[in-house]
Amino acid sequence: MARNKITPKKLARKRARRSTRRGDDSNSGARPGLQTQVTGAGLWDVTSVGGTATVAAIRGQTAVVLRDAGFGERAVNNLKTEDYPDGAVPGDRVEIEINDGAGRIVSIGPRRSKLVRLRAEHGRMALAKEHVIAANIDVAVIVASTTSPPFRARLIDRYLVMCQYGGVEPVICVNKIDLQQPDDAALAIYTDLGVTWTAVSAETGEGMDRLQALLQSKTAVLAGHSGVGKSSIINALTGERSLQVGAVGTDRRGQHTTGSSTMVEWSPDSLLIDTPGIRSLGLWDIDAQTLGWYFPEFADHLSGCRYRDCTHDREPDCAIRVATDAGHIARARFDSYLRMLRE
Ligand SMILES: Nc1nc2c(ncn2[C@@H]2O[C@H](COP(=O)(O)OP(=O)(O)O)[C@@H](O)[C@H]2O)c(=O)[nH]1
Ligand SMILES: [Mg+2]
Ligand SMILES: [Zn+2]
Repeated sequence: MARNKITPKKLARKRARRSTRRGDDSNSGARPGLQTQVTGAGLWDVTSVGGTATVAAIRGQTAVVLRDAGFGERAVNNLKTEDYPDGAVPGDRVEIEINDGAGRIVSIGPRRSKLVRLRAEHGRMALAKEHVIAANIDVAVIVASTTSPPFRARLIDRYLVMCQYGGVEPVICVNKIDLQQPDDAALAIYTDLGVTWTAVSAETGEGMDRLQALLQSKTAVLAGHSGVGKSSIINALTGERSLQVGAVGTDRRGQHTTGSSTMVEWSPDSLLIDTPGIRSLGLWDIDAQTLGWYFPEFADHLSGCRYRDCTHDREPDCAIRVATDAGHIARARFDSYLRMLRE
């Protein structure tokens, strides 16, 4: 079991230390380990009936929630409903109720944005369901690395479709510039699309101030292939070695916890959600006729296709292919589109 694994208890202790440092906690003299035994600013009052909170992490049937207007944190029972069959996810705004010290989520608020991936049902992709990774996020940081693992623009394009789909603003972050220079030509395509990109090294700290400025006062989710440095970036931003680096998460029984995300608060209104173990990124519920809608640069040309349900593949008189041949749409983006279409 890794030493750096983040647990609800560690999170609570960390927060207690932090609020103590800021000097805004009435328990500033209390030992961190004792903080659950006293009531005061930022702590949960077990006699209260409940209130609103934000989900920070999911551990099995339990949701770790952060109470509003404070750094109090506790585990409560998750809630599954028809609208939310997987229950609350990190970033969800929830109503909680506490009875005799035991908490549970009683309702999940509407999601203004979400990042989703595909999850096969009974091993069959044809029955795949939407799996929400995080909700109510302002920014999705699409993390790629210059090398190890190699830079893959096609994966970035897939995440960009998910951002379009979920209503999340994307920021591309190319990590490991201490090992290799970023591919400026590949990245220029995203500049043309109006997508912000930034190059960093979580290792040396280069470029981290710009990334920090982009994420300040926002709820951001970090997504990307495993090994690109998501946890390292979060640790560099928060200045604490709080997340497991270089390994997939494991639960108490040593099983891989793929798909479980964890929220870290690095300033009172700045939240980061780490997403471990996302290996495949399927395109849930996007059919051949609508996939093109999630490529913003196609929009101006779509009306020019002869067929209204044109998939821009082999149909005659396709305006998207004409625009690509003319250089108005980047060839690499059109290739990404075709690859997703033909899955
Ligand atoms: N050279 C270099 N290595 C890095 C950098 N960022 C992360 N790494 C290493 O890449 C590996 C994967 O990092 P990790 O943060 O666990 O990636 P994650 O799977 O995306 O969370 C670890 O061995 C890190 O030490 C960087 O900027 N430069
Ligand atoms: Mg990680
Ligand atoms: Zn077409």
